[in-house]
Amino acid sequence: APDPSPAARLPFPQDFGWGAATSAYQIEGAAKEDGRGESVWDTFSHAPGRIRNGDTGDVAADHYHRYAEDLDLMRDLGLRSYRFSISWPRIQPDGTGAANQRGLDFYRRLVDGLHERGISPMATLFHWDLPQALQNTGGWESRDVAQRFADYAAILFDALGDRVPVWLTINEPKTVVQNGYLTGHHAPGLRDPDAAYLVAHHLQLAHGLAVRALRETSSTGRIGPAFNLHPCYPADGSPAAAEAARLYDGYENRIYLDSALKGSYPEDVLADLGPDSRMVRGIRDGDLEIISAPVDLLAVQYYTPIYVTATGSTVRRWPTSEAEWQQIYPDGMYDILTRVTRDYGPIPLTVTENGLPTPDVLAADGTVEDTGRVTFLRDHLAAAHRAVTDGVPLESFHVWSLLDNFEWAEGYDQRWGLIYVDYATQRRVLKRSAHWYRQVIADNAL
Ligand code: PNW
Repeated sequence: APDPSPAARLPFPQDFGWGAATSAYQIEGAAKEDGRGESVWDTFSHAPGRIRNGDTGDVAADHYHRYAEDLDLMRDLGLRSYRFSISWPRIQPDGTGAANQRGLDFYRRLVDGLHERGISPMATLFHWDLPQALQNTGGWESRDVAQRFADYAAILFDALGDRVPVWLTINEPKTVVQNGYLTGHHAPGLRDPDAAYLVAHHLQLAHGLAVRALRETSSTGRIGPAFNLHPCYPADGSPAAAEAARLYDGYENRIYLDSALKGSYPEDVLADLGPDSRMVRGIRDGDLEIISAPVDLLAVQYYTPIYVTATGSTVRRWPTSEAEWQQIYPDGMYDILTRVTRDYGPIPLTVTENGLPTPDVLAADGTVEDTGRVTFLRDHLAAAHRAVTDGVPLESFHVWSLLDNFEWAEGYDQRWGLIYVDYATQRRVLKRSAHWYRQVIADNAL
């Protein structure tokens, strides 16, 4: 089909932050280098039967050694923003105490390399790789870990606060709660609902303490939480389905949004958990004040909607991607962005993840034709554009992911990148979607 005429295009705001995202354990490799300690993901991925094909993040995309090449690829794409995460066990191998200078040096080189290429760094403090030493003393079930996290954050604010303009505290607390403590599919691999929501509270507390720690420095950097939000729709028109979807939304979204942005946990969720739950018993006076420390922006990650039946089970309505949990529904992007603006705004928003896995192959002619990713991103960006047109203050958008990487329990089987990684050689190849995204960025329009 011919290109749409310029007039038919969807222009994005001037200075829109076109970006891509990664996380430390998923791309860095170099698991034993420069004094890095072990994280719960080292333990989990090396335990038999936890990860598809027995994959681990030991080498991953070898980004720790190839970061300069990866920075050049980002520049070639024209990225304006790059979201990455910092590995806590590289900075504090045992989760406490003095900083490991070689770990800090890596992130300083990375951040300086971004600035040299005109790309704005966005640093996530925690993307699930808790130091194993802290897991050994209770992990996120221990309230003390929230304070340890604030100390770790303070090290980074001190070391990099003059050159990182945007910080995100905790990536997807919900995924730690649900996959780490309910289904057990992620580290630390537990199935303990009562523990899970206490963990949610401590993750929120850690977020708030880190925000407070940044405010105690002279840094002008901005900070906010990063939540994966799932619009929860009733599966049918019955009042019972509407009610079930509302409670589901409480657990998926409001428990995090309300505590961080309104200073209260949702009453329906607290009632459902009950006064004897470990979480409710674990909330102390003053906690919600800490958790709701004012933030500068809200990071939203959108992948899938959820349809809830009258009995609280879920059903599928749309085609799924290679990830069985993901239904492809671009309007969900519009719904979630407009909803958070309506219920929690006005607050600057950034989309810090959106994407899908596709069955990519490197063809003999050296191309990777991930047309499914082009369609997905175009449709989701069009929905984001519609939200902007309707007044949502969206400042940037990050594709998950820059590179194919270690997709947690799925190992290397699922490819989520704009850039293909040939793991045998670590060669990088721009997929069709990367070429397409470069053009979108150059046009500042879809
Ligand atoms: C995110 N869900 O996780 C993570 O932040 C990334 O590290 C990960 O690679 C990416 O999305 C793709 O999975 C999610 O069940 C995990 O809806 C689960 C869900 C969503 C996001």
